[in-house]
Amino acid sequence: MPIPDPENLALLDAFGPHRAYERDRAQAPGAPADTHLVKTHCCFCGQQCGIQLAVRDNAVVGFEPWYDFPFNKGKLCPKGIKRYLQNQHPDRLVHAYAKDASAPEGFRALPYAAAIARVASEIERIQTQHGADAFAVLTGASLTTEKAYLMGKFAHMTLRTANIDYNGRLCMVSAGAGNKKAFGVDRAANPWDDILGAEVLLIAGANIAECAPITTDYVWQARERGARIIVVDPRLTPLARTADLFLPVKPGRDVALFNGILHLMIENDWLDRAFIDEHTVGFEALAEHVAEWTPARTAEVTGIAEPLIRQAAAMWGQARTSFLMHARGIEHHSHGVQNVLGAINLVLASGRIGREFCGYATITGQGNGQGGREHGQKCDQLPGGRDLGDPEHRAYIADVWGMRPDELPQPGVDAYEIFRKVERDEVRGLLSICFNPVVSLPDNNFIRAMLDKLEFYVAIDFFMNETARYADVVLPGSLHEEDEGTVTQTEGRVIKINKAVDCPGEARQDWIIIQDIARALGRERGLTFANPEAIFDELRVASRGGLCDYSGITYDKIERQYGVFWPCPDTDPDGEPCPDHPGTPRLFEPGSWNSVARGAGPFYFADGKARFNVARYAPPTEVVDDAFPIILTTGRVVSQFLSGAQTRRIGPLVDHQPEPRVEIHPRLAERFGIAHDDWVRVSSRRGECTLQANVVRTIRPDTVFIPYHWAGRKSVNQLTISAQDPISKIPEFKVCAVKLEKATAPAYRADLEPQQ
Ligand SMILES: Nc1nc2c(c(=O)[nH]1)N[C@H]1C(S)=C(S)[C@@H](COP(=O)(O)OP(=O)(O)OC[C@H]3O[C@@H](n4cnc5c(=O)[nH]c(N)nc54)[C@H](O)[C@@H]3O)O[C@H]1N2
Ligand SMILES: Nc1nc2c(c(=O)[nH]1)N[C@H]1C(S)=C(S)[C@@H](COP(=O)(O)OP(=O)(O)OC[C@H]3O[C@@H](n4cnc5c(=O)[nH]c(N)nc54)[C@H](O)[C@@H]3O)O[C@H]1N2
Ligand code: SF4
Ligand SMILES: [Mo]
Repeated sequence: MPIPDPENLALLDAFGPHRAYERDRAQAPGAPADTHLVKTHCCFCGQQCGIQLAVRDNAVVGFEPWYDFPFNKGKLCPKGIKRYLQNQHPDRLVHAYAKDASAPEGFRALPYAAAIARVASEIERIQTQHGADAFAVLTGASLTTEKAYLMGKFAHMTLRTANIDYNGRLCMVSAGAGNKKAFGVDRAANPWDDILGAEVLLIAGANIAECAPITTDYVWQARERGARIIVVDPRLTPLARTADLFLPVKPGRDVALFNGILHLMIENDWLDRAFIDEHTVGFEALAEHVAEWTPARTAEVTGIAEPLIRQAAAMWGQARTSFLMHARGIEHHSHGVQNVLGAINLVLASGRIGREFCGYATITGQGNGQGGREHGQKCDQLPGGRDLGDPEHRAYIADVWGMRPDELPQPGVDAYEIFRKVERDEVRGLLSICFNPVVSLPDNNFIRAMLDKLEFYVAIDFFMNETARYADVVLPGSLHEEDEGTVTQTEGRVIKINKAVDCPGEARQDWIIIQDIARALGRERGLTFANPEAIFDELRVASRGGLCDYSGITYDKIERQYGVFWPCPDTDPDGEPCPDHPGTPRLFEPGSWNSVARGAGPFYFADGKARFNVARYAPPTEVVDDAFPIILTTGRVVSQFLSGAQTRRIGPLVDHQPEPRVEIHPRLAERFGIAHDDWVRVSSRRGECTLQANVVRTIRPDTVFIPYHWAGRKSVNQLTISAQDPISKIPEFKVCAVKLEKATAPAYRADLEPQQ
C-alpha cells in the first residue's frame, strides 16, 4: 500500500460528499438486512455523544442516532455525523512501516513481529547506554482510560522511565491544577442537567457552539426557561451572538476581569457570607487583593468598557442560581491557572455550587479529556489521581503492581520539556501514541528539529500523521470502533465504548501492541491482560481510595445506568461493601460521598472546605510592540478536530472549511489594505504562514484568529510561542505577537506540492 500523503487532496475525493450521503442511511428502510447497530460513542470530543454505528461485513457503513443516551439524546454535530467515514478509509495503516530513504515514499512495509522486535531492541539499547530516562513516552487523551492506565504502567513499571507525559498537557492541565487548588479534586462539579435551571450562565473562553456543540442545547434550554447568558471572548462566537451580555476581552486578561467582578460583588455585598464562612477558607486575603481591581483599572487592562463590567457583576452577583463554564480560551495561557482560579473565586463567593442549578465546570476537550488525566499517564501522576511524588501513593500503587516503591521513577517532565530534553541529549528515544506534536505543539519548527535529532522514534497510530512521518518505525494501532473500553466524558460520567469491527490487516489493538513490546523486551510481568475489562478491573483496585475512585464501577453497571459518575467506591465509609453505589453526579453536595467519608464538608480537603486563592494578573509572555503589533489567538472550527489527522481525511468535513483562514476585523484589515479573500502573511518571532483573510466584524480589532487544525505551511503553530504556565505547564496557545502583510498566493498553493 502506498504511504498516504496527508496533503494529497485527491485521496479525499474518494470519500467526498456524494458517497458519504449514500452511506449515511445504512439503516434506512430498504437497507440490507445484514446490517447491525452497535451502541457506542463518538470518537471525537469530550461531549462523547451516544451514537449507533451501522456495521456490515466487518465495516462501519453508517450510523443511527441513539436517542436513549441521556446526554445528547440522539443529537450529533457535523463531526459525529461523518465520523463513520474514517472506517475503511484508504489511508488506514494496515502494516507496520520502517523508515527507508530508498523507498519511493520514504517508508517500507515490514512484518508486525519484525517491527516489534526492532522497537524492543532500540529501547533496550538506548536504556542500557543512556539510562532508563533516556527513553520517553508521549500519549494521548483520545485513548480509553484502560489504555491510559496501561501506558502509565508501561512507562513507570516496564520501562521505569520518569519521562511520560500526554497531550492533555496542551489541553486540560490549567483547569486541573486550578480545580485541585480550589476544590482538592478535578472534575466537573455538576452534571449538565444543572445548567437547565440556572438563572445566569457565565461562559468564558469557550466557543460552545463549535467545540462543545451538544452543550449548546443545554444552554438554549436554560434560555427558554429565562436564563441570561454572559459570554467572555475576544470573538463574538456563534453563541455570543445570542448572549445577553458579551464581554470582548483582550486576550490574556481574564483574571483581571474576574478580579474586577469580585471587587464589585464585595462592594455591593453580592456575596453568600454564610457559605463563605462555613465552607471556604482564604476569603479575606483575596478580598484584600481585589480591592485594587477597581472598575476603571479592570476596564483599562481587559479592554472591556466599564459599564459592561458593572453589568456583568450585577447579573452574576444577584443571581439566585447560576452555572459558570470555561474552556481553553482562559486556560491556554502562561497564567492559565490564575485565570481558572479567578473564575472559581466568583463561584465560591456566590456560594452557588453543589446544589441543583448551581454549578461550575471546565468543559473537557478530547474524547477522554477527563479519564485520560486521572490514571497515570501524566508526568507526575499514578492511577486514581494519585501523586507520583507522594510516598503513601507510591507505596499503594507499587503494591498493586507487585513491585517495590523505590523501583518507581520519580516525577518526570511535561510533554514540551521532553523535547527540550532531546535538545540536551537527555532523551534519545521516543514512543508516541495518539499524539501529533508536529501540528499541535507551539513553535513547531523546534519540534521538527528535535524529531530529526532523536536516535529512535516509534509512533503508534492508525493514520500516518505528520509526526509519524519522522518515525523510524510506525506501528498500526486501532481505530476507536475496533476496541472496547471506558472513557469519562465532560460531566465526569464514565461510559463504555463498544467494539464494532475488527482491526484490518496487521493492525492491532493499542493495548496488544504495548504488551507485545513489553514481551519482546522480556519485561512482560504485569502486562499480560487478556482484554480491556481485565485492565479495567485492575484499574478499579488501583483507584480505590484515591481521588478518582472507580472501584465500584463495572462494565455492567455502566451499561445499566447509561454511565456512572465517579467517585463510585465499592466500600462504604464503615468498610462495608456497597456494590450498588450509584456514583456521584453532583460532586460537592452536602452529604455526598466525600463529606460522609471525611465527616467534614463536601470539598476534597481534610477540613472539607474549599480554598479561595489569590489570582494574580500578569500580562501574557509576549506583548505587542512596534515590530509585532497585533495579537494572534488560535483555536478551532466546528468541522475539524485537533491536529486534523482524522478530520482532514473526511471529505464532507474538509468541504465545510477546506483551508485555515485569518479572521480579521474590517478596521484592522483596512489598515493593511487587506480585503476579504486576500492573501495575508502572518509572522511572529518564530515563523510565518500565508493564508487567506476572512474579514469579519466578530473579532476585536487588535486581534487576529487562526484555527490550528492544518499541517505544514498552513500550521499556525509555526508562529505560536512555547511559553508555559509555571504551575500547569500548559503552552500559551492563545496569545502571541504577530505582524501582518498583504501577500500573494504562496507558490505551493499553485502546484499543491506535498507539505513538510
Ligand atoms: N470542532 C471541534 N470541537 C472540539 C475540538 C476541535 O478540535 N474541533 N477540540 C476539542 C478539544 S481537545 C478542546 S480542548 C475543546 C476546546 O474548546 P474551546 O476552548 O471552546 O475552543 P478554542 O477554539 O480553543 O477556544 C475557545 C475560545 O477562546 C477564545 N479566546 C482566545 N483567547 C482568549 C482569551 O484570552 N480569553 C477568553 N476569554 N477567550 C479567549 C477564542 O476566541 C475561542 O472562541 O474543544 C473540543 N471540541
Ligand atoms: N495553536 C494551537 N495549538 C493547539 C491548540 C490550540 O488551541 N491552538 N489546542 C491544543 C489542544 S487543546 C489539544 S487537545 C492538542 C491536541 O493535539 P494532538 O493530541 O496532537 O492532536 P490529535 O489530532 O488528537 O492527535 C492525535 C493522534 O492520535 C491518533 N489517535 C486518535 N485516537 C487514537 C487511538 O485510539 N489510538 C491511537 N493509536 N491513535 C489515536 C490520531 O490519528 C492523531 O494522529 O492540540 C493543542 N494544540
Ligand atoms: S464531535 Fe463531540 S459534539 Fe460532535 S458528535 Fe462527536 S462527541 Fe458529539
Ligand atoms: Mo484539547
